[in-house]
Amino acid sequence: MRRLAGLSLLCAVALAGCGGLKEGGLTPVGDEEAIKSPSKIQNAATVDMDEIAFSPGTIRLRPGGKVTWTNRDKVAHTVTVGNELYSSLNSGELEPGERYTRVFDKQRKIGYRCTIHPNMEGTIFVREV
Ligand SMILES: [Cu+2]
Repeated sequence: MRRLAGLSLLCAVALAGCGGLKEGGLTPVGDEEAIKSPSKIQNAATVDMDEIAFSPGTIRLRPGGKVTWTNRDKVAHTVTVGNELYSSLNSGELEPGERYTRVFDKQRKIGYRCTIHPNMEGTIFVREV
């Protein structure tokens, strides 16, 4: 799933870069947006924790939107924010198969990570548009 998503993003970048699909000098609408916003703004999003990574790593959420993390890995992970404003966001250790859900009300960029694996990071953008 993650490999597929990465591959289609690569394709989008490659196509926009070489302009191979441009016709009559027109850039197909949507290509640029696809590169700028790899995922659309959602009311609810799911993030898998797998192979020591959050997938997808970036989520775009409407205010009031909900994110559910599911640990599909073989080891425990946490969802812990590194930002004081959201210091209450801390799942504690999620064992394989466990889930954690949070609602985000304010427009903000939230960076979070797993406290067990320092390189395991994710970002949530909460905004109207
Ligand atoms: Cu982890």
